[in-house]
Amino acid sequence: MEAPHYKFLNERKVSLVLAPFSGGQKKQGVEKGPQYMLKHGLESNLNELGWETKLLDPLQGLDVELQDDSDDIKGSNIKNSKSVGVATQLIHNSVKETLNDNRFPLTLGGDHSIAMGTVSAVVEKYPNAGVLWIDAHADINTVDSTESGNLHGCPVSFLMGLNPEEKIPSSLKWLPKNLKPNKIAYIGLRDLDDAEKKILKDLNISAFSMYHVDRYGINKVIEMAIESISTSENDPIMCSYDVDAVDPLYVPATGTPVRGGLTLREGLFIVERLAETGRLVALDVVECNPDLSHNDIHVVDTISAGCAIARCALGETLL
Ligand SMILES: [Mn+2]
Repeated sequence: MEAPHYKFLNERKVSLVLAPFSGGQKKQGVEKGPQYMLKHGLESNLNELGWETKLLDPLQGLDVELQDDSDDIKGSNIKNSKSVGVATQLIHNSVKETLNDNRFPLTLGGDHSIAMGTVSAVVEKYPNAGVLWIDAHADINTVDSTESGNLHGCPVSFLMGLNPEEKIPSSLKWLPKNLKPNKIAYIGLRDLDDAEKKILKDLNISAFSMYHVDRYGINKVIEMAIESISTSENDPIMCSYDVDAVDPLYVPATGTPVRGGLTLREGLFIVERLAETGRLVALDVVECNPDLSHNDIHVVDTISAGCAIARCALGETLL
C-alpha cells in the first residue's frame, strides 16, 4: 500500500493536542493518558512516518478545580459542568488553531467529554465534515436521560443540540451545536441505555454495533459508515476514537470496558482504511486510563493500542 495522501493538508504536519482531562467521569487516572502515550514514543513514531510534530497543551495551568460543580443546574444531575465547559473550550480553540494552520489535530484524552471541543471545532472549520464515533457506547445521553450525570456519556447530545436551552450549564453555552444527525456514524456499539437507543432511532442516526461487525465484517461496515455520513465523495472525515471500542482483552485499562468488542486488528483496520481514503482531517484517541489495571502488562497493552490507533490513522501500514 502506498503512503496515503491527506487531501486536506498541504504538508504532513500534525499537532498533538494534549487533553489530560478526567472531569467528564469519576475515575481518576484517565488524565494520565497523554503523558503515557508520549512516553511510549508516539511523537518520534510520527516523525518516522514523515510528520512534522508540535505539542499543544491547552489545559496547562488550568485553574478550574477538576471537581467543580459551581455551574451545575439545580434539579439536573449533570456533574462538573464548570470544569468540562472550561476545558473543552480551551481544547476547541487549540483544535481550531491547528486546523487554521493547515495541520492535523491529533487530540489525546482524557475522557470522551473532550470531544465536545474537538468535534465542534472540526465542523466549524469544515461544515460538511462527517464524524466517525468509534466506541462501545453511544455517548448521546441528554441532561434529562443520563443516569450517572457524567458528561463523558453526553458529548454527542450537546454537539447536536438535543438539550433544552435552560438545562445547558452556563459554562457550556459557548458550544456550537453544529453536528447534524446525518453527519455521524457509530462503529463498535454494544452497551447503550434505552433512552440512547430511542434517540438513535428517532433521529435515524447511522449506528453499526458489534452485531453489524459480525454480520458484514469490518471492511463492509466502515464502507457503509463512511457512505452514510458523506454527501460527496470528498467530504472531510473526523474520527473520535474511544479505545473501549476495542475488546478489553486488548485494551483492559479503560473506564467503562465492555466485553465482546472489536479485535485489535478490526480496531486498527478502521483507522488504516480511513487514512487510505485521504479524507481524514482530525483524530481523537480517548479513555486510556493507566490507573485502571491489575498489572503493568494491562497498561502497556492499552497504551500500545492507543498509540497504534494514532499511527495507523496517520499512515502507518503493515507493509
Ligand atoms: Mn466514549
